[in-house]
Amino acid sequence: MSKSSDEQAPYSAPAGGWGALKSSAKHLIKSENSAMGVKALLKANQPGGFDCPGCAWGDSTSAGKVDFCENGVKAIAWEATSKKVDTSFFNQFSLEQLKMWDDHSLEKSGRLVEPMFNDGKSGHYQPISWQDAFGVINQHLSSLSSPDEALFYTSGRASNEVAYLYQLFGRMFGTNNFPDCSNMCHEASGVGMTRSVGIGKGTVTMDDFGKADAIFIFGQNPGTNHPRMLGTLRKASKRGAQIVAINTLKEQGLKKFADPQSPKEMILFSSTNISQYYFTPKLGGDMAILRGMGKLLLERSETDNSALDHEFIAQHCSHFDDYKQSIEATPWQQIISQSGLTQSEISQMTDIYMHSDKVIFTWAMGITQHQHSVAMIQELINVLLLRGNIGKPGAGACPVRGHSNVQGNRTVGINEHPPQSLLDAIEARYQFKPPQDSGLGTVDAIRAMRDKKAKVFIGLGGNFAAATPDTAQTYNALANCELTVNISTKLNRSHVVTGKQALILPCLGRTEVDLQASGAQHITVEDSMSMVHRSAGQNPPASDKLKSEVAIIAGMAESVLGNDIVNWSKLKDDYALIRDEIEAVIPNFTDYNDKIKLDRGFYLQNSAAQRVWNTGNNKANFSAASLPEQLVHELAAKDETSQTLTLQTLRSHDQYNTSIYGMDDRYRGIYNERRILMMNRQDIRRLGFAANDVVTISTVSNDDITRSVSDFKIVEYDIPSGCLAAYYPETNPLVPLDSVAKDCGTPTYKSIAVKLAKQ
Ligand SMILES: Nc1nc2c(c(=O)[nH]1)N[C@H]1C(S)=C(S)[C@@H](COP(=O)(O)OP(=O)(O)OC[C@H]3O[C@@H](n4cnc5c(=O)[nH]c(N)nc54)[C@H](O)[C@@H]3O)O[C@H]1N2
Ligand SMILES: Nc1nc2c(c(=O)[nH]1)N[C@H]1C(S)=C(S)[C@@H](COP(=O)(O)OP(=O)(O)OC[C@H]3O[C@@H](n4cnc5c(=O)[nH]c(N)nc54)[C@H](O)[C@@H]3O)O[C@H]1N2
Ligand SMILES: [Mo]
Repeated sequence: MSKSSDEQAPYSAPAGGWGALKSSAKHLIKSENSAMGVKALLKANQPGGFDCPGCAWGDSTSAGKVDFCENGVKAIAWEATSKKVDTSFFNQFSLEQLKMWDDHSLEKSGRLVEPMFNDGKSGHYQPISWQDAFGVINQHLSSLSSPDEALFYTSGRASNEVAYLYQLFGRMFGTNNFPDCSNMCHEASGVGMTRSVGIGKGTVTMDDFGKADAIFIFGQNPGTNHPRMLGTLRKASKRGAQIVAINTLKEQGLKKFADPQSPKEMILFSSTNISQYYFTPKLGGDMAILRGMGKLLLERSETDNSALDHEFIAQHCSHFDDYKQSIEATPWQQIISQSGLTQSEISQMTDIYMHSDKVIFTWAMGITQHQHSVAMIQELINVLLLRGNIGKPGAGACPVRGHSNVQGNRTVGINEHPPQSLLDAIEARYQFKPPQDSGLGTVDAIRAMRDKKAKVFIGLGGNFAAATPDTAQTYNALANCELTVNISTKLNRSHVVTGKQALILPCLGRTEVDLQASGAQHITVEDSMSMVHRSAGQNPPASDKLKSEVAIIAGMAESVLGNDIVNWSKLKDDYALIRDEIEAVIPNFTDYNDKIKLDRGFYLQNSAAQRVWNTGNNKANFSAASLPEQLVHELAAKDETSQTLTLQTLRSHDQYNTSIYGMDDRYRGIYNERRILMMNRQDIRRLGFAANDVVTISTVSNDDITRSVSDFKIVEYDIPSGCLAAYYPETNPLVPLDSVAKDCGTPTYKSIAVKLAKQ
């Protein structure tokens, strides 16, 4: 490592703006297919076009406006590349060689263009026909001693149509083993919100953002991960809504934003200040903040009747007294030490909240990837309930999803804990009894492979090997499998860390034309605001050997189960028929095929938004969990000699999850390097390091497994003391498999106890 310290310099320009345009152009050119990229871009998130694979933010409701962002451009350019990973590539590089490549180099090699088979003997992938590939899968699945030895993983880019077929195939085969990326992402939001308000999805629509008086953004970096959200926030900010950011890091995109779609801001080099208020808690401290806000609201309600919405609480809520007791039982000293904020900062937040009639809380991974994430989300809901901020225009809860159709995947049945109503509806429609027991989620799937209880892994998209925790254990677990199969667009870690045999099944991407027997097909997706809409690719496929995801799953299912109960082959020929199946089995899809003819699609009903509480007691429930006894950063604050710090793992501006587009993180002022460790100046001094020192990071845990990663360079950064930040997936080896959020099993990617040693 010979990096100079110049590579980190503060970024003071607004997010978006000319920097974003320049970077977009660079990525289009690098894709070596810029004409195709530009043509595709104009169709992104437009009626008749395709849904941008970048993120799950809702589409603009203004007709005819271009609706994409810098990172959408990168996602599209990444898919539209003219480079190909074909037979000659695999002849040239053995699996052993490819294992040595980093994630960026693997994906950069280009699009996967033909089915490939690693027979476990030759050390190379070799071409295989589609029919033979399905035959290999059939042979392995048929030789299992129980269907529960198979795992059906889904990444959230899969369409409603393919996800529905996939879960039907898995359940007919006989298992509910549907681990998915959601298990690592917004699972806590689903579990927490279902308990509190009876639905695991956000309760707001795009219109609500136009009406809110205040928007609180917890643990989310929209400038990088949901750039189109900045346009929405900018509009809100301009009309006078209060924007409050709560983030451990001072993210540039939350501070200032120049909208590339606003000619005035671009020409004048001006920008909109996004957040008028910015609070920087310590990692995992948000539950304490919310407890503090609740405490102040209850106190104020003693003299000010308007502090709480008494009518809403009386009419709609239950367990208020328990919540009150939990508030009384929590001392300020604990709230302050755990949140890392002062009482006056929490009081300022409470003032803004209390003096706004309609408030939206949004959140993402900074909230969902901690040990106490479910309780934290229920605490977010508690504070919303106190002032009736659910189910009224301009107010509500908005977990901002990650993958562009992760929400839709759940809606159509990708769920290892299927609701009984889904199983019953499947049974009624197809006359077979689906398995009734819960299946395995992501972490349990790794355990099952480790213990040789699962033997066949099938991945519908994604990059299981790299996205999951405890990399060394996960690699060993995958290697135990008899067969691993990945349905993918680009080469990644999961194609080289494999079971004894492995298949790569290359598929069409979102941007490509999908031609089937009945003509060109479109698919449908659901965004974070429960809008379901159509997506149709425009570009010619990267190769004529590619199949659509639907055709691949249908082909697999036909080969394993035949066409008797479900006519997979017919469904594959015309996706409208799959939508008829969805309509017959999944609630709220009446007239599905007609409704998606509307330009912006249709809204799936949301019970909580209607103030209907499907919680068992028909009430919105306050929760009364205790704060965690002690967070790791508190330990360091109490004990001057403690060497233990808390690490969060997060995304740079140049990556899409495990797809690494480039080495820069422009808004954080970090260039040309990913193995960096953001660290507070006082911690650097206290622990005897200096900026630019190269360190090994090791996990502190009470099992006897050593987990460490090396060659990380310390960067002095504006981050609360006791807290560190570094990029994912390079740091995934540090996350213990058993370190998961209570009640939902999400790996604690945002709070890992670590120690550092100079190399
Ligand atoms: N370009 C691009 N877009 C993406 C993705 C991508 O990788 N690249 N990924 C997609 C996916 S799958 C997802 S899930 C989303 C992820 O979107 P984000 O959740 O924005 O992603 P992260 O990079 O994990 O950022 C977490 C943010 O939370 C903050 N944070 C961490 N811990 C805490 C905490 O304890 N409290 C508070 N208040 N803040 C905290 C971090 O400083 C950081 O700003 O983005 C989606 N969109
Ligand atoms: N340490 C740490 N780990 C994390 C996280 C974190 O914040 N920190 N975040 C977690 C989160 S929120 C998530 S969602 C997971 C993400 O986990 P995954 O969804 O499993 O991973 P991705 O990196 O999004 O998958 C990228 C791959 O998807 C394939 N792909 C791209 N487009 C398509 C397509 O259209 N069809 C198909 N079939 N394949 C396609 C490409 O081959 C590409 O290599 O990672 C989790 N892991
Ligand atoms: Mo995610």
